[in-house]
Amino acid sequence: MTTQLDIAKIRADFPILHQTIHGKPLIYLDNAATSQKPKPVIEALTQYYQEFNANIHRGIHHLAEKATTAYEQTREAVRAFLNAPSVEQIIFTRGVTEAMNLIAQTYGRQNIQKGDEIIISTLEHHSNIVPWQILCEEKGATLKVIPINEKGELIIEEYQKLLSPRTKIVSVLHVSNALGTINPIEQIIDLAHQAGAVTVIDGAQAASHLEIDVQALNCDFYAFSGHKVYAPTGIGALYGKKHLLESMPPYHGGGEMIKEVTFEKTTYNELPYKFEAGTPNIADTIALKSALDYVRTIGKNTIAQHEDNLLAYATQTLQSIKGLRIVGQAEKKISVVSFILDGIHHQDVGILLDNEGIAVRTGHHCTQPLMKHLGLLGTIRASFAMYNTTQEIERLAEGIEKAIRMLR
Ligand code: C6P
Repeated sequence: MTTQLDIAKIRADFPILHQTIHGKPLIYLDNAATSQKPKPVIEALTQYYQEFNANIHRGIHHLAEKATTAYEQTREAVRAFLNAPSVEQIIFTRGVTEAMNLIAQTYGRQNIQKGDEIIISTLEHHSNIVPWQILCEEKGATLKVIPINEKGELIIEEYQKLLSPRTKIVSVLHVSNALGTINPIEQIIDLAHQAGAVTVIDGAQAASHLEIDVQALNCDFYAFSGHKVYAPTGIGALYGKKHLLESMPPYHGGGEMIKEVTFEKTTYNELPYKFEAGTPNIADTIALKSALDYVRTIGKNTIAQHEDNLLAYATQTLQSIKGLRIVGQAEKKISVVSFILDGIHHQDVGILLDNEGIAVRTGHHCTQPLMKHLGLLGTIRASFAMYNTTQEIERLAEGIEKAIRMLR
């Protein structure tokens, strides 16, 4: 059972939306790049700096204790958000990019050997390609790529053919940022485990749209970026199975990640601190809890229902524009519509839409291999969040029609 979103109330919570750009009301449709921040998140930042700015885990004074408590409360909020078994399994990172590099440089360097194989997919964002390429180059391992069909869905039969005793890691995104495809990750994880491989899931685009339950998924690692879930930039989290995190060497060396340091030898701190060297991003971490609380209060299912309606309306509206082709027609999608216009460069459309106050992303969306596979230089991408409306989609369609008239 889902309830209706009170869209006016939600929009009132996002101050940035109430402005004009080039004399037109802002229509923000670049949520897959980063979402806007509600008042409770902005207020959490101000409150921390105005009332209890202090370093954490170090001081015994009042402010330090207050900051430490708030910081660790976010860890519990992330644990609940992912339904992880314990807070020790939640490592704060800057986002998915850092999480992927952490796994590649710790678990990967420790476990990957010459001749081993790592499987990713055609849909991957660069942050789930490059860290593995660096590792493969160093270790003499091979990267294998799951192909996609013409709708932009992974071909599971081909994935099954790639799996072998040589497969050591399967790292795929939960949801595609460029096409919106929702991958059947339960099945992907299951098949990887049957082959004896460890699974890494890039949840960058899933976290704000889908319920995540890492225990039900049974994935080995799951990462997300806070800034796509209405939190500030610079904070995200990595979940990992405890025995894996325990067996992994640290990523960065420095303060807080140690138990004892002598010039001869260092012993490392326990989880999760072993992976969190140095003074962390305290303010943004504290504000991440406010963002997750905000999403929880409204309800992921309610948000998803609204976004699904927007996706259906946008697909129908844009499809009726002559010369427009939607790229990525998967059966299961989140609220992302990528498209191209016959004979018109995507960047020109982006500039003209900006003149109308409409923010979309144009280009390769950090998925150059996918674009190459599709034979495209890039697409125009409109991505919707809980505060978007059908009226905004109508404005987008009008903006596109206008761009076509001007550019043809
Ligand atoms: N995608 C987009 O416009 P970071 O930058 O670490 O927060 O997230 C990286 C990342 C990883 N995986 C996927 C599927 C992503 O979509 C992103 C970020 C943004 O599509 C910025 S490139």
